[in-house]
Amino acid sequence: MTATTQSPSPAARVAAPGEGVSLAELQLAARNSGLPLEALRYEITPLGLHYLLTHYDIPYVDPVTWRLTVGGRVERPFEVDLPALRSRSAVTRAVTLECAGNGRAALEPRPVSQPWLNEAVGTMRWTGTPLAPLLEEAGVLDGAVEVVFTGADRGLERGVEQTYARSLPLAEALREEVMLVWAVNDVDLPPQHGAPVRLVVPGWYGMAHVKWLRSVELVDRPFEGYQQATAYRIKEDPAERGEPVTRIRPRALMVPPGVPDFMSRTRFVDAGEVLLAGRAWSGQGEVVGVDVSTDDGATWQEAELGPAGDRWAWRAWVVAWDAAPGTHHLRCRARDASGAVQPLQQAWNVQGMANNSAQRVAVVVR
Ligand SMILES: Nc1nc2c(c(=O)[nH]1)N[C@H]1C(S)=C(S)[C@@H](COP(=O)(O)O)O[C@H]1N2
Ligand SMILES: [Mo]
Repeated sequence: MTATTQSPSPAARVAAPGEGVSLAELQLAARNSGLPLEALRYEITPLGLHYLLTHYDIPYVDPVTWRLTVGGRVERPFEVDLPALRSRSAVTRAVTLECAGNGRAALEPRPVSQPWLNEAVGTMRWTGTPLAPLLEEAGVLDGAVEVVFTGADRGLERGVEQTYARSLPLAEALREEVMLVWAVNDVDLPPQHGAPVRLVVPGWYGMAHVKWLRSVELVDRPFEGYQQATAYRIKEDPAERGEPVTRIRPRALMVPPGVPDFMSRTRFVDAGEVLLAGRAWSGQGEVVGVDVSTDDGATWQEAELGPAGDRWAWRAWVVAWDAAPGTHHLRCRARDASGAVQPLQQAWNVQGMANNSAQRVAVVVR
């Protein structure tokens, strides 16, 4: 059986003990590339090194005929074309995006889906216009509780045909930093990141940042679309409804030290002082500390944080390590202002969502 002839799977599945990643998962992984972790060196991720996650196909959207509709429970529904949207007041913000499935592939048992290790993250400079004034111009009617954002991409998921759509509670949608974006890192939004216009919801996991945006609709009851009510839920039993995935939990990652072995990617480092550096972020509260262990979590040292930049962007950290010959397991973990700290052991859920257990990096010191 090849990946391409598999029939749609009716339900989320976890891999059997020892079951490897399948061709179907490889097919997803080859499309949905991750950030090469050495690119954590860049404060702003160069376009092309940022991770990608697209459920179905990248749709072809003609920017000339593209329109955004704003409607539903509003006084004055309207349409806007690209030149009109781009002529509105613009803001640029560095924002860290992370896929809610980041870390999934290391879970046991492994939820069968896009097999991310730790690399589904990036920070780019997104340019667009705040959403709130558009909603105010439309005139939100009493009784509106959520805003539904629908993209242009269609596909089937576990047998359910759909257009990608996600909602936000009205109060979240009205936050000043939520924006409709047409440029990234000073160039027009490329197709893979949602051209011509996408939503950016700073602080939320990636699924909320709807690409190829077509419509914004105010609704008077909670949205029950597939990506809201079925996917992106934290549950231990597939039969549960589960809790929705929302804000990004704290995470720190390190630039892999030294040089890698080609196949295993085990790191090789020369003995002596090694500067360990990385980035840390959280959508729940500002990062207040990063702790690093060079003895697999037995002892911890506080890293020095770089300057605080944009609130919704990751923060640099660095710590010196006197590396002695032998094999070592390095770990790092972030703490945020909400009091959350990354767990050392993973808490498991069926879809492998929001698992932010501390990174572990094997290093051979010579
Ligand atoms: N229309 C649409 N928007 C989407 C998706 C999608 O498949 N279709 N994937 C979401 C998910 S799960 C993530 S993690 C982010 C990834 O954004 P990026 O590919 O620009 O990094 O886009 C989100 N927006
Ligand atoms: Mo995602």
